[in-house]
Amino acid sequence: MGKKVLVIGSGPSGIFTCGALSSDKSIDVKVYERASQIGGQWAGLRTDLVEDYGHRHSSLYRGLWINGPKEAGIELPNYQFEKDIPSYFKQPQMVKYLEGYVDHMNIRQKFHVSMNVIKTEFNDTTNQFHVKTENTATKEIHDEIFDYVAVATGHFSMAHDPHFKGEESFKGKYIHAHDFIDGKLYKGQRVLCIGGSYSAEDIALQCWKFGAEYAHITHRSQKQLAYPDWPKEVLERPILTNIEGNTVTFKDGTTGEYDVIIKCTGYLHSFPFLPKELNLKCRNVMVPSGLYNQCVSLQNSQLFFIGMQDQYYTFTMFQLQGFYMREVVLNKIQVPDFSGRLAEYEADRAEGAALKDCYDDIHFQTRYVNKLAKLTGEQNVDASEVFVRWENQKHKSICGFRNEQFRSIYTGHLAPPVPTKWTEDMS
Ligand code: NA7
Repeated sequence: MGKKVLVIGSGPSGIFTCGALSSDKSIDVKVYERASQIGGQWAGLRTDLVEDYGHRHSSLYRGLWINGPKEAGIELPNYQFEKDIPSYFKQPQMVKYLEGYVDHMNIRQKFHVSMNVIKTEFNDTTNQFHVKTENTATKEIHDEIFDYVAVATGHFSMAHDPHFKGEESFKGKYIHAHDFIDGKLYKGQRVLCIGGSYSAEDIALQCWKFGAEYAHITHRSQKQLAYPDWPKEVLERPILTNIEGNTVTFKDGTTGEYDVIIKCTGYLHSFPFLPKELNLKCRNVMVPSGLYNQCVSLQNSQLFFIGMQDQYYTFTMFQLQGFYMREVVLNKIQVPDFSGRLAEYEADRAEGAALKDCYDDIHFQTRYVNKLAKLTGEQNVDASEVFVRWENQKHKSICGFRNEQFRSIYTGHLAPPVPTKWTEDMS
């Protein structure tokens, strides 16, 4: 009898893991999704989900464009975008792609929505997982047994929400990036974004584009930023040290006045359905903690975590991790015992610690996806040249990089130009 595999979550990591596992018909795959529709973050601005389960999963905001081209780790070799799709686009196009993949792979029947996994335990005697799930619509509880579990619940939905000195005294709107819904709401406002990464740069620019009086960014370290073409209303400042009323003081002693503060301080990995011994304590870093081959639990080789790393490659990496899992489930690849897993993880960590900049990160993750492709016999998805070009373009023009066109790494087809430039797109 085929192995029973549960995939938890139906965002991109769950969808592509399901597709990859299902490429072998002997594997019995089931995907549980707690929301009422599939798609995870990309399913959109579903504030209705707060009512579904008390927490809005998606961190998307209105008007969001993808921040890297589709040719960089998004487009899959086995399911390509239509020829008339530009390199950069917005959420509806992404949803179309995800839905299209599900139909193309004929896997829709494997997805079960409104199913919240509440408990996952491993039985050492039977070597199987006992999984408890609640149907959020009917409130019925289901108990099931699986041989393998893939955790594909993402890690950009639970806000990392640190406290900043004096924040209680702030007189304006104080939110986390997760609750940022629309740049248009901040027209005429004085905005401060805290953080030095993707959310800070994109949200500050989004506020600027829709008419904020100014949008400043305060950071303790820069992952990106320092762009030469910041609009004059967007300014990078040292990390804040104090908030008093509407006045924020920065480390260099300067101050600023703000109506809105948005904490763009990232997200937490959170797996409340896993017991302590199987849980993953991890940050948004290139080598996720506690995983062998960046996707297998050190504690249990039947438990996989998909897409837990800081990502350059996204959809292509998720699918390759799914292919890797397929090979393990089929016993075509043997995962080493605990000490073997630990030794390789430590080696990965040492390599990760030596990465100096985004270009090192890109090549590191490229080596990882190339390794997965080789191990599984699947098509290579090396997009390192695209990523390097993207980084260079972004560092040249943060306001203009989304106007660029890229060639498919599979067919060489050049994507058409965007119909409206990012700066001119006010929808
Ligand atoms: P990231 O990329 O995890 O970045 C979080 C940022 O927040 C990073 O610059 C952190 O600085 C900063 N941070 C976190 N805690 C603090 C405190 N206490 N004080 C000051 N600054 C802090 O999250 P994003 O939301 O920007 O991006 C997430 C994904 O969304 C990204 O991968 C894209 O795919 C889209 P640190 O580096 O820790 O010094």
